[in-house]
Amino acid sequence: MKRIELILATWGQAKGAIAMNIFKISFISALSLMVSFCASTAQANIAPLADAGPDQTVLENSWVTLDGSGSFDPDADAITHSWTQTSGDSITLDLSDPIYPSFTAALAGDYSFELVVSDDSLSSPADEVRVTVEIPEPATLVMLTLGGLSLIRRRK
Ligand SMILES: [Ca+2]
Ligand SMILES: [Ca+2]
Repeated sequence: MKRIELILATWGQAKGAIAMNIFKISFISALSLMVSFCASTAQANIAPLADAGPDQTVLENSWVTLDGSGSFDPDADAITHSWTQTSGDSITLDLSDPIYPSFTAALAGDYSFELVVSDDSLSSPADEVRVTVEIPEPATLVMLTLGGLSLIRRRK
């Protein structure tokens, strides 16, 4: 019997994109056929992208919240956030919400952190965020003190 071959294409959704799968059907005999997979246009997994949020300048002793909410995966996979401090005095981040970690800026100085996000199998390149912690301006303190004095005088 002469061998007959048919090409069959199917369409379906994969990772949010339309994928086409191509099969070859070979009729080997009147009673048996063989289906072989040839090709697929299904997209491979794409790595997510990290966004560690805007750089911040804060006053000493303030509560700082980092913002990793701009991170995303191009094919809409769920992602996990992982933060690492890369410079500055050692800080313990409160990671109870890993998208928005926070800490108290107890010491003035420059701090930087890196965010890496991962889907099931791929990790993003790291994105950096810098936090500058400043000591309050002495001028502000003097004005506050003077303001307090004038309040006391007015009360007399
Ligand atoms: Ca992905
Ligand atoms: Ca950044």
